[in-house]
Amino acid sequence: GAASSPPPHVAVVAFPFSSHAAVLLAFARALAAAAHAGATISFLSTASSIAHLRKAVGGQLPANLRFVEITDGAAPVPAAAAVPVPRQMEMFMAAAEAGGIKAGLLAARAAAGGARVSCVVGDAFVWPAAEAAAAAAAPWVPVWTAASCALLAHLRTDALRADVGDQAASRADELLVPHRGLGSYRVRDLPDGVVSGDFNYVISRLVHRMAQVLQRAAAPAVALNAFPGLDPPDVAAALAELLPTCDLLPLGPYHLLLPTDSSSSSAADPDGCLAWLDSHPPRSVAYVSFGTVACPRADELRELAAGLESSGAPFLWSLREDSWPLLPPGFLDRGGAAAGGNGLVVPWAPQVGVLRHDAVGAFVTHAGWASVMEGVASGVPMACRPFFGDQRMNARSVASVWGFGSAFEGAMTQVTVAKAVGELLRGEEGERMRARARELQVVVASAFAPGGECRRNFDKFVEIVCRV
Ligand code: U2F
Repeated sequence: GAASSPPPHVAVVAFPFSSHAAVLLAFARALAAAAHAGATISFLSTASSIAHLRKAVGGQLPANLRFVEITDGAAPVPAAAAVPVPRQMEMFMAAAEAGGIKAGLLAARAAAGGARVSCVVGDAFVWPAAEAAAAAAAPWVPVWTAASCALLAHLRTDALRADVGDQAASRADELLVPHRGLGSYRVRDLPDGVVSGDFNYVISRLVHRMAQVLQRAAAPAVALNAFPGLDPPDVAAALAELLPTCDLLPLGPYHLLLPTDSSSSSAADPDGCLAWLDSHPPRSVAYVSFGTVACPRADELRELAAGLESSGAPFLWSLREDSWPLLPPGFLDRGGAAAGGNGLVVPWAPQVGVLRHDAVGAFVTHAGWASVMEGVASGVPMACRPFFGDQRMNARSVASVWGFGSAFEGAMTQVTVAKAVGELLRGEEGERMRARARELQVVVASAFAPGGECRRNFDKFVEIVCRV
């Protein structure tokens, strides 16, 4: 802009559930660090999400980033009446559509002393931000947090439904060859709600609507949480065909946009995971986590526990505390680090730092996208146990497209866990996966080195969203 134009005011709209808001906050912090002096970043999320994020990041927010509250759409409820998360999501999205984001942009403007919002960046899930941005005469620049092939599946939902119809079950193993970019995936790998599952579930409806809005919105750019060289070229080509006017910018894993010291080593580690890892030889430990939502049933948890013990490998297991009573009798005492055992079970681990640690050689994961990317960035091969949403598709990518891991067919058992972990750590077949993981780790590192492709794409992204 001209010398007289006001500095940029970028609103960043979060989807305030699961790990989405934390990923977007990391993204916004990177934006705040890269934007030119004088730019303001307003981070819009619900009150409870903001409280959670504040606690997680501690005191260290950049001076040019401020939190702005948006409505969660909830009527005041008695404290005892816990609202199920899908219902919370429905209320949030309904309120967002009914003017919640517009009100948030006005609040952001007021909090910034009247400086108009010049660009709306946001988690692509929150599609009502497109209209709110248009009303504010600002561009909408979505940030996609999951895999590029999942975005492609959502953009192609109508065509996929027309093709598969009600035959999702009988054609489960069929490859999606007629659908450009999806030819390596089977019908059964598609995210829930595309051709199977509950089309009316809040996330199914949300991503379907998002895909429609995205194709109409004329967004100048979309950030993709991937790095060039990860997906086969036809994925990017198919996306470009569907979003022809939009700059598709692979610039992930997003957690690498922040300097290392602020993304990993500062993460709280009250249970001493990193110190525990220090006492183990390189690439000897299996790290186990299923993210922030998924939770195996009691019988599967017991199989997993038994499988970890019989693998003989030391393991670090991040498991929410409400599941601890479901573990086999004596497991925590036998495995507890304090008891000198082979394992450490913690309610939460500083995962990025854990995966970066030399001692970790295998990752048992639900294949949530952030987890997959954190594993790849550290060269850790993985065994995937997908539960819902996009996780089957991610697991398929890991095992069959990229080849740096394996996928469980259905629920884990003692035998399949012991086998998968042993293979990843020291098996012959596993050597191919370990090599592939190391290879991609190098690709990620060079994409994020100064002048690397992800760095350049992020610079471009910053340039686009800071135009006034
Ligand atoms: C939803 O993802 P989840 O939250 O279930 O899973 P991830 O995308 O893998 O994100 C989990 C994040 O939480 C962190 C971890 C990841 O950044 O490092 N974490 C941690 O720090 N410590 C722990 O002990 C456990 C986790 C959804 F369920 C997925 O299917 C989607 O792919 C994803 C993206 O849209 O959102």
